[in-house]
Formats: sequence, structure tokens, C-alpha cells
Amino acid sequence: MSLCQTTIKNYKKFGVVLIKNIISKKWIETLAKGIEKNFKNPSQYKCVYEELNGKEVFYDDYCNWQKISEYKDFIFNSNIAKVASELMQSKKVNLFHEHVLIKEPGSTKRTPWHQDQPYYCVDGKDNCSLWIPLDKIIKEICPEFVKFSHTWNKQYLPTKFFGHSYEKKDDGLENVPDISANVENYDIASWDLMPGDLIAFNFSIIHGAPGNLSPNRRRAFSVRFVGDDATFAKRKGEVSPPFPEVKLNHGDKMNSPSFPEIKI
Ligand SMILES: O=C(O)CCC(=O)C(=O)O
Repeated sequence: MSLCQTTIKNYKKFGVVLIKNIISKKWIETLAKGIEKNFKNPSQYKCVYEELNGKEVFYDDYCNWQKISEYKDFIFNSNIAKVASELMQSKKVNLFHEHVLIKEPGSTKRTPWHQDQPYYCVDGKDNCSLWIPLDKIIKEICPEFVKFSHTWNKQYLPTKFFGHSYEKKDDGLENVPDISANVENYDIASWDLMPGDLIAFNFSIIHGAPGNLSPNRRRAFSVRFVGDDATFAKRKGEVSPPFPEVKLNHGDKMNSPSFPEIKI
């Protein structure tokens, strides 16, 4: 299956695009099983951002595809990398990592407005995340994207999701603009979603997400791919994920077992 030209054009133009009904029920169930396994035995990277009555309601974990067979199976065998290759118009696709973000009902915290690329040890103009919901998502709780912001040619200061900036940071970077206080100045995209849909977005687009005031869980599997123009980036500040095992130099191609090429 190939994406239509309008979807590909809109991804490039807006930096974000909704793709409806592209992931089968079988793969959604596979990911749900993987997520359950993941949080029974989370990695050292798991973070809890919010608790309610002693229960974790907003938490995440990442870089677990090598130990969660369901994630690996989905990433390598579901054709998801082909979706990324078509959007990026890239002959070659490498996995960057997967990131699972869960907001249980009652979570009130916004995922702050941010741009992913400055957190990441990779440069490139096409790099693409696919945000895959495992639950029905109403527009009011859907992640929000500032259309066109991937073309601003800016890198904003990465900060920890809550609290402060990283201790080791790039003082040359400015803060992300206060989008929430000036929504009328931006073209913001968000949608109602069903399991099977995904949102594709450029690593450089500014995005954030409301809390979960719906009665449903909000489980999301965000899988991130890099394309032909991607090169390893040594940042002045701390990066997330840290990839301590990767020993590439700034400007190198992403040739590392941590970023496997996926057959498409
Ligand atoms: O799921 C969220 O709340 C935010 C998602 C996000 O920032 C991402 O996938 O890059």
C-alpha cells in the first residue's frame, strides 16, 4: 500500500499529517500487549510526570524495542517504516527509537510545547515520528501541532517535561514561544482519532498535548525514523534519549546497531 500524493505533500508543507485507518487491529493488539509488558518491567528511562491519588496517570518510557518483542515485530514487520519512507521521500529508513507516552483518565498535565529535534542526537530535515494511538482519542485531548513551524529554521531549548532545563544545556538556544498564550497567532492542528489512525510529524515541528480529561486511557506508541539526509549530531546540551552506547562523531551517517536500517 502506498500513501496518496496529497498526504506526502501535506506532510512536507505543514510538517504534520493525519493518516486514517492505516494500522490493522492485529498490530494495535500487538502493541497493546507490548505496552503492558513494558510497564510491568520498565527501563531505567521510565518517567512519571503526574500521580493522582497515589496512581501514576502520566508516564512514559523509551528505547525498549530490543527487549519487547512486540515492539520489534511491529517496527520491522508491519510496513510502518515504508510509511515513514514515503513521507520522508527517502530511499533508506533507519529506526531512531520508540517512545510510549501514557495519560490515564484524570491526568491534567499538558505535555509542554516543544520541538523534538534539539533533544535528539540527529540532524536532518525529513526525520519523522509516527504517533500511534491505541485508544479512541477525542480532539480535546489529542496532541497539537503548530503547522509550518518545522520550516522556521529554528532550534529551541529542550527542557525536561516538568520543572527545569537540563543542567547541561546549550545557552545559545532560545525558549519555545508561549504558544498557549498566543494561540490566535498560530495555525494549530489536532484531530479526533481512532485506533488504526496515526499522526505523522517532522522532528522539527513544535507540538504539545493536553491532559486526559476523557474517560478513556490515552496510550500512544510514538515510533521515530530518520531518512537519507540524517546525520549524527553532537549537541552542546544533554540529549534525550542519551544513547550512551553510540560512539559516532558529529556529521557521521547513522550507522550503528542502535539505529538499524529497516527493509522497506
Ligand atoms: O503524547 C504526548 O503527550 C506527546 C507526544 C510527543 O511529544 C512526541 O511523540 O514527540
